[in-house]
Amino acid sequence: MPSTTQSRFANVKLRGFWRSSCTWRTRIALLAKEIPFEYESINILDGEAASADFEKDNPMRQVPILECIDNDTGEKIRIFQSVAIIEFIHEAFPVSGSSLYPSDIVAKARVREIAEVVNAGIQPLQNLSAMALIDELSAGMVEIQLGNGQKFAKRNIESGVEALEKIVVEIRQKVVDPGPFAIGSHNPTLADTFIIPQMYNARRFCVELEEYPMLISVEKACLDHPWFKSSHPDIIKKLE
Ligand SMILES: N[C@@H](CCC(=O)N[C@@H](CS)C(=O)NCC(=O)O)C(=O)O
Repeated sequence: MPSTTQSRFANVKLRGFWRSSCTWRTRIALLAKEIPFEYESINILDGEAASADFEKDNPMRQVPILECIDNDTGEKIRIFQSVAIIEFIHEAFPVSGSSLYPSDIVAKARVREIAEVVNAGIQPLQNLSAMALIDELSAGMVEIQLGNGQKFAKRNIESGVEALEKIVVEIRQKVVDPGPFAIGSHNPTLADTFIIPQMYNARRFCVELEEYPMLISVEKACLDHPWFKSSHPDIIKKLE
C-alpha cells in the first residue's frame, strides 16, 4: 500500500458492516484510491449502530462512517454518507490511485446520476429501519400481514434495477468502442461502485436478475476486478 504521509489527512478508519452496500461502495473507493485504512465492524443487525455511543458519531444511526486525522489542525474528522465519503477521499488524496470520476463533464454527471438512482432511489427503501417501520405500521391492518417491509423493499429494488438497466444501455449506445464497465468505460467508475453492491442486495432479496443482461455483464466484469474482488462482502464477512 502506498504511503499517505504527503497528504493533509492520515490514519484513515472505516466503520462499517460486511453486508452493508453503502459500506461496500466506500471500500471500493478506498481501494481505487489506494488509501490504507483501518476497519471497524459495526453490526447493524445486532443494533450496534443504534447504540447511544454510535448515535453521537452519526445521528442517522447508519454505516458507513469514515474517520481520519487532519494534520493541519490535529482534529479528528468524521464523515458519514457514502457519496460524501467517496468525494472526500478523492479530494483529500488527489494524487494517489485512480479516480472513479470520469474527466468528461457529461460522463461525470451521468455516473453521479447512476449513483443517485441507487443512493436516493433504491437503497433507502430497502434499509433495515425502513422495512421495520413498514412492518410496524402495517401490523394492525387486517388485509396486510407482517413481512410487508421485505416485499416493499423487493418491489423497489425490482423497479430500480429495471431503470438502471435502461440507463446503462442508453449511455453505452453512445460510446464508440465500449469497455465492459457500466458507462462503457475501460475502468470502473462511480457508476459501477454503486451498481455492484446494489446487485448483491438484489440477490439477497431474491430479485430475478436474468431480465437485466447488461447489468449482469457489467457485474461480471466488476467482480473480476481487484477493487471489487477484495472488498466483496463474502471476503469481509470472514474478517469481521
Ligand atoms: N445514503 C447513506 C445511507 C447509509 C445507510 O443507509 N446505511 C445502511 C447500511 S447500507 C444502514 O446503516 N442501515 C441501518 C438501518 O437501516 O437501521 C449512505 O450512502 O451511506
